[in-house]
Amino acid sequence: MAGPDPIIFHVDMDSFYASVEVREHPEYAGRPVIVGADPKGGLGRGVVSTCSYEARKFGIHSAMPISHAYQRCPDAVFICPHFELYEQASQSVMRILRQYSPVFEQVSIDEAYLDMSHLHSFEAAQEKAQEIKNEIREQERLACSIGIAAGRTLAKIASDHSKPDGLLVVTPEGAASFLAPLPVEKIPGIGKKSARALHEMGIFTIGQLAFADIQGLIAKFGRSAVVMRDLARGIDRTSIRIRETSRSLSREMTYEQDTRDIPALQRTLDGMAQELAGYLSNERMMFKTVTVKIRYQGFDTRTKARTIEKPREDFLTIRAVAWQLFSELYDGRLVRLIGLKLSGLQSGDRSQTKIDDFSDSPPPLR
Ligand code: TTP
Ligand code: MG
Repeated sequence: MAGPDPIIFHVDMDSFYASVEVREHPEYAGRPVIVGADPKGGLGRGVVSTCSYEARKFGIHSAMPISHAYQRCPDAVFICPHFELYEQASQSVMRILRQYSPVFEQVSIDEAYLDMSHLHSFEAAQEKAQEIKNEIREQERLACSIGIAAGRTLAKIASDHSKPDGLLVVTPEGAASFLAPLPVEKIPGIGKKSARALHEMGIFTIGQLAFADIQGLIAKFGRSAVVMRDLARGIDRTSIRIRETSRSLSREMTYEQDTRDIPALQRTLDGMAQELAGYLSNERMMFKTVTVKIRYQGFDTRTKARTIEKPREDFLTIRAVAWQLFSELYDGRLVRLIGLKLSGLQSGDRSQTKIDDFSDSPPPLR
């Protein structure tokens, strides 16, 4: 027999980088604030990292070219990112969240899941979530949104739906009717391609997905169709994955002019590797996976990742793997942007480092 429903919280900070900047500069409060590349009077070439909700009214959003953001709102406050500041704020928020449940999963710099099943009721959960929001506001002067549901995926949809400064409980009984009018794109994991395939089948809302022909869905999406349709019906069995390795750390850089200067591209990778290694060393963290991203002229973006056998933290390994990935990925076209990401992060207990971990050569690659 099934036990009581789990109670999962998804906590996501609102316009995170921008909110931290506003906290540091109260004079920006209420203004459109855009964190990202230097707009250079409309000629800048990077992208928007994020922006305040005031800026979103102008249609500005993450990953938009900064030049477009400038065209839409030249009077906004434009700020280049201060990653250390955001990391510090993130750590303080996560410290608060961890106090509420030992079953905790941080999934990015500004979001985490908590298993709060010990509260036993969704009413008690709602009160507790308000308490968490108050504590984050008082201690960190930052706003977040919290979604509560019996599964991880639904909790995420709920927090997203409640933004900004929201709190939304989706009970198992209310899940199907909450989801029904939402577009299928609101389901995490349904990207542009899957959405297009669903649209071609005449399925636009989650409610339509709930009653779609399962054989047709399986033919298109394989076995994941069953999970997808169950979710559309409000049945979500996804639970918290307690993984130390769920976080990632990344840097990227957009060139002023598209380039195919390989030594320059490698120097950029080196600089980013150095910065990430410095961060890992400060935080006593190690990584398992390195990803290199290349965006070519015309926004065609390619990535390649490699996971190493044992977690490492050093610059030389990051650089060696990054260079190797770069050489496998790069096809000679003009490069607009290059990025480096470390994932599978875990706390690095170096007391357990074995003698053979100290060799200078990079570790074997999988
Ligand atoms: P998100 O949580 O996706 O966005 P957000 O917190 O800015 O806004 P909201 O949650 O209220 O919709 O991402 C968290 C941070 O990650 C964001 O503040 C900046 C960074 N980020 C990027 O640098 N580039 C991106 O494309 C995205 C989506 C986020
Ligand atoms: Mg956020």
